[in-house]
Amino acid sequence: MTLYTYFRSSASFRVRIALNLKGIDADQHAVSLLKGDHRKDFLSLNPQGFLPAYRDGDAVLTQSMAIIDYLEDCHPHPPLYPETPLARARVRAMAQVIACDIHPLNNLRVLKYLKGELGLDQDGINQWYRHWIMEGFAALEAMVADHGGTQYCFGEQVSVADLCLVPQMWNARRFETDLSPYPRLVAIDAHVSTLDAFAKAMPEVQPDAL
Ligand SMILES: N[C@@H](CCC(=O)N[C@@H](CS)C(=O)NCC(=O)O)C(=O)O
Repeated sequence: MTLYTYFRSSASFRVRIALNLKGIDADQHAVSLLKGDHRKDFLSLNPQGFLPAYRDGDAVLTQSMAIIDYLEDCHPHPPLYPETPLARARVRAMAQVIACDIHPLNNLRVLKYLKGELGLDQDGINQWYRHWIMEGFAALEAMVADHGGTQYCFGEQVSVADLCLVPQMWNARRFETDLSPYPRLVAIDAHVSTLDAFAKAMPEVQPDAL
């Protein structure tokens, strides 16, 4: 198995956490977003030119959430979703606030478009970036208040929602986002980041970290 990854890619970060939790020893193949390597040979693996991609034998999978669900299907223990359909839907909703509604707006290609085609300066880009995080986190904070614990986004077990939260918090800090309105998210991030599977997936400890 091979994970095509970049240390600062938060979608890759999600999959690294899942692999660690499941105890799957995949090789890491770094593809540099900084050097634009995702727009070169890598396109033959993922025509979207997005990281991560995951190779299992002859099969190459793309889209972090699809990869995580594949890992969950092939290696059900420990589970990344709770048991009941209702609880699973709640976890998916939390994960999708990040994976579908925050992260795509802050993707590298979007930021490049804002800078290149639309001529936004770095302050404007940073403001854009933080705006979408804060809007999404406000909703997620409320969802966690309804369904989360103090240690995890949902109930008392790690779930896909936590796998999405921690990388998004890392990005939020990188762009100096004010996290004080989200005390629950900050507490959950602090707790799960101490778990080995999360700590080993942090960008700064990846072999390709700059
Ligand atoms: N929905 C995709 C998003 C993947 C994605 O946006 N990856 C980023 C890195 S976190 C990327 O490769 N961006 C390249 C670009 O925007 O050009 C997933 O979850 O895998």
